[in-house]
Amino acid sequence: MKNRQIVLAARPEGLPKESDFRLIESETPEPGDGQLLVKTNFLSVDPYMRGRISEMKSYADPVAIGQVMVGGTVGTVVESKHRRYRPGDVVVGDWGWQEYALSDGKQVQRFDTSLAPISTALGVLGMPGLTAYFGLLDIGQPKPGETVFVSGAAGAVGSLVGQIAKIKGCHVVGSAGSPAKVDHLLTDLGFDAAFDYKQVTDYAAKLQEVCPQGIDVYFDNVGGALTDAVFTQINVHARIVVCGQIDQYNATRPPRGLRLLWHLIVKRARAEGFLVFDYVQRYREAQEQIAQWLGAGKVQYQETIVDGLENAPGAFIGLFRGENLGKQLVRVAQP
Ligand code: NAP
Ligand code: FER
Repeated sequence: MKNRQIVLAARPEGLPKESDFRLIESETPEPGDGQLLVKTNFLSVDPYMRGRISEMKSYADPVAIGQVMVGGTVGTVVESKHRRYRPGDVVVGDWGWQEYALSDGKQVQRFDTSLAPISTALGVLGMPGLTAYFGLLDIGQPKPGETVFVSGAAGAVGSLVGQIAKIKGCHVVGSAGSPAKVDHLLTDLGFDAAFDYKQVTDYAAKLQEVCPQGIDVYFDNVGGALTDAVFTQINVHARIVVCGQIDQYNATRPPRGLRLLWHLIVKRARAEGFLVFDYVQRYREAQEQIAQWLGAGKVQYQETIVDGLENAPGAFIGLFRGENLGKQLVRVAQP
């Protein structure tokens, strides 16, 4: 049986290109004692992968040229010589951009298929959902009546941040990159205000208009000029949750440094970065809460799904063009 895999072919410069990736065929491995063979149903493409394919070393070594692309996956056990798994079990892990993977059962979680469709294991009930939950509630600490502004609001993380902030009784404002996304935030997700950042030149004036009481919590997915403008609009004791800086992920020169920290002094405000992985001990608590909100109809989620392993590079590159509404996924094989 053949396996198909996508490997890194070249280190991208700037925005990644399709030719930075290559599809290869190999033999599907046979599970040995204590191993299971998993068939990938969905793989996740995420902004953080841009960092993993650059030279820079971070929490993990960079993906090597010729190595299978890393990333979150959900799939079905097809063969098992592991005592805890049976064929048909749905499991979540990090086996990357390939049709089949061997696992020793470590760093694999079973997915409870009674909760929601299995794709949600990579979205609202997975890493992005947990990021929204802990970033907003733990770092942002929103109080009823406060104004929460979230950038990248129509994406996987941002869309849940806004909805949780509404549940917490906040005035919720978001920015996103198209009129259709703005309409979705206002009509479907219950945002109080939203704007298309691609059609705004004076961000500070726009923020003043949509956040007339100032900004108490800024959930930053984007960085750049929009974030500069937020610094001028924060309230006393504001919390800036530094979640992502996608505006800079493809930069070929280092960005200009922070120069607006004066506002943190005047407003006795806090800007704090965080990584979702630090909350692993509390994932279950968050997943139970999000699943309960989903069941009660208090939050909804969107997914943008492309079919076929070969389309994973294009889906990944599309994140930087804003082609996704909600969570971007690649369906490798029907569940
Ligand atoms: P996402 O928002 O679903 O997808 C990325 C979105 O970013 C695109 O849809 C696009 O939407 C927007 N975008 C792309 N380039 C942009 C630019 N130059 N300026 C403004 N917006 C741009 O992705 P996600 O998975 O939910 O991640 C959102 C952010 O959270 C990312 O920055 C990611 O790195 C970060 N993150 C952090 C953690 C953590 O632990 N700290 C964990 C997960 C994710 P538009 O159409 O609106 O431009
Ligand atoms: C992300 C951005 C950055 C993310 C993780 C990181 C899981 C971590 C970077 C590092 O440790 O270098 O979106 O998502």
